[in-house]
Amino acid sequence: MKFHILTLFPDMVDTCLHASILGRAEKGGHLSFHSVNIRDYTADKHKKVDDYTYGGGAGMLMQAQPVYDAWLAVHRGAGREKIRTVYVTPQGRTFTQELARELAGEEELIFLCGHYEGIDERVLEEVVTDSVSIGDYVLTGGELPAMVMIDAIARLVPGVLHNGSSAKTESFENGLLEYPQYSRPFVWHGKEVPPVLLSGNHRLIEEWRCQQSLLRTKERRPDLYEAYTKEKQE
Ligand code: 9D3
Repeated sequence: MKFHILTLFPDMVDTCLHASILGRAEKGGHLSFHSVNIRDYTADKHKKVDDYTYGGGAGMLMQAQPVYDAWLAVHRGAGREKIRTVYVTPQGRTFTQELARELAGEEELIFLCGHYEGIDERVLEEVVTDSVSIGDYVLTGGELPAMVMIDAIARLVPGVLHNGSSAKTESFENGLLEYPQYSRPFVWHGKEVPPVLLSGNHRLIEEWRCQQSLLRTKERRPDLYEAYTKEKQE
């Protein structure tokens, strides 16, 4: 799967994506990342990409021209009809595991990261297919949210995680939080590992883990618990 990231801070994106598990997956040929510096596409002789907003108000706006030309360059290079283009914006719908799964089904994605006070509305109308936020808190730009979304999507691509089962059995995939886990030693700071885990009885262990998952979800995420019990009733 191929990711294009349109940004004014390509270094920030490159450092992040070429490291760790995603970097390894790129070497393995499962993923590829292309950051595009929007500034490289400005027609302005001083490399300017922003200007004041019509109607007044504080701050600068990213202009339509460099954003559009950067986007067009990605499309021309791809030879594909239309690549889904995600605008990372506090005004978007909230990113979820469900949307991550949906986007992981695409061959190629473009992420558009805003900075300053935003981007000229006219170019957004022409290129954006999905406006997405990562939650209700204020950040300084769209790069970190784009990294969060790409991380969540990329790990769903077959071959990226070595442990095939781990993407499936964890939190949110079954709608519950995970049960507590323990490793050696048996006693640490006077606390023993729950004895059932040493019983060797796999049915009992499974039952205990399921109970713990439910208990934990009820206490920590009553919203998820509610949704889970409702679903089970149907
Ligand atoms: C000072 C401008 N703000 C007026 C309330 C609007 C604003 C624009 C851009 C606030 C923050 C940002 C930078 N954030 C993002 O680009 C962003 C974001 C976020 O801040 N929180 C959660 N998800 C996202 S996705 C992109």
